[in-house]
Amino acid sequence: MTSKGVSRVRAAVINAIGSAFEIEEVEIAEPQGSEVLVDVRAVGLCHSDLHFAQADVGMPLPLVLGHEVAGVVVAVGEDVTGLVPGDHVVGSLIQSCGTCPRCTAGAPFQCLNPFATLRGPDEPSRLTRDGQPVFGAFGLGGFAERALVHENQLAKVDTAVPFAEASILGCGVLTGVGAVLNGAGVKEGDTVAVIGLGGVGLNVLSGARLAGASRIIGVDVNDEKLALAASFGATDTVNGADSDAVAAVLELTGGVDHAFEVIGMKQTSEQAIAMLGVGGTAHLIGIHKPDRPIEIDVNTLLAPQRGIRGVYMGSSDLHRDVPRYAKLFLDGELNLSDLISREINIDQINDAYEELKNGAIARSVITSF
Ligand code: PAD
Ligand code: ZN
Ligand code: ZN
Repeated sequence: MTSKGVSRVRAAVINAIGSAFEIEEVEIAEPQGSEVLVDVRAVGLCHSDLHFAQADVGMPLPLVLGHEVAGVVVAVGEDVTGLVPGDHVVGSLIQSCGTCPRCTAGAPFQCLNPFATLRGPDEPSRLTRDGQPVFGAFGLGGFAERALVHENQLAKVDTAVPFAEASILGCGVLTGVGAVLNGAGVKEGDTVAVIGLGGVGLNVLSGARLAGASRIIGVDVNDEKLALAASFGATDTVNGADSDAVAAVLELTGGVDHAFEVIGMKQTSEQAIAMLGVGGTAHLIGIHKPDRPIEIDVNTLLAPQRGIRGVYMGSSDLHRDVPRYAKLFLDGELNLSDLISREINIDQINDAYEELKNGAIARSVITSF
């Protein structure tokens, strides 16, 4: 690996949808224009990457996933204005052009021209293998020693935040805390239920605590996750495998103001709607397998005035929210360290994803290659 010119880096490559990650060498180009070359020091194993590795959502192959990235800037393109070599950065899959009406109105998560952060179809690929294009998912391609990323997808982060904790800021924290503080508008005293306490759901608990929710109920089927919940702000826990989660939440609260589904299952999405009180809203975060619609009896929404909404990346503004959450962490107000179940080498990625599927761990983070 060299720091100038094309580098060869180790990466976890998906060669066929449904197959395992294969650790291979790929070539990564020099930064041009608004691109930044990042030395990846930590990349988290978010469940979304497993969805995209296993379900065909139209991403070109071969594919390098990985979108929870923290690292150090090694080189910048000639148009980069906000970052210099040596900066510590957090990457996000929120692709924003910076100039469309949504971006200029402060909603980069609704950018109308998200592909502006990628190279055009006629330009050479950022990643190649034996000269052939390799697709870096969402303009990040974080499961690699280095990543070449548009500066709009990177936020500078305080060097006091360790890389593993910083990596989780890029998706789990932006999505989970942001869903509560930016998206849902949870008010002081509101009641909240969170179904699914993985790397994202635990952050929804944190968001609810920061918002001043009066009752925060964590629901999972894994006792280890339920044991973690209190350190993220849960006031009550429910094991959905042992009991009827809806009945338990209704008994505790009479129906919650906000229910967050953070798994991506039909059954739990329907539970989130069924456990709402009058005027309550279900916030659906989990990504569902394709073609698995949920069923709603609309009449159950009308008189109780219940709402349902989809949440994407916590309605986050990366450049506002990453420094904000980093400061909360450094001030001892946001628990990031308990999210990191273990730090692994990239060679362990398949085993670590197997463990994530079993629900036993919050986050594995790759910190060596
Ligand atoms: P994870 O695998 O770390 O967590 C899932 C949790 O759900 C685990 O703790 C499981 O034990 C628990 N669980 C499984 N089945 C049940 C059940 N029946 N009842 C209660 N709990 C159960 O995943 P994650 O936290 O990395 O991601 C969660 C989802 O959020 C996943 O679908 C991911 O793709 C999605 C996501 N969405 C966005 C977005 O912007 N919408 C962003 C990031 C992640
Ligand atoms: Zn993610
Ligand atoms: Zn835009």
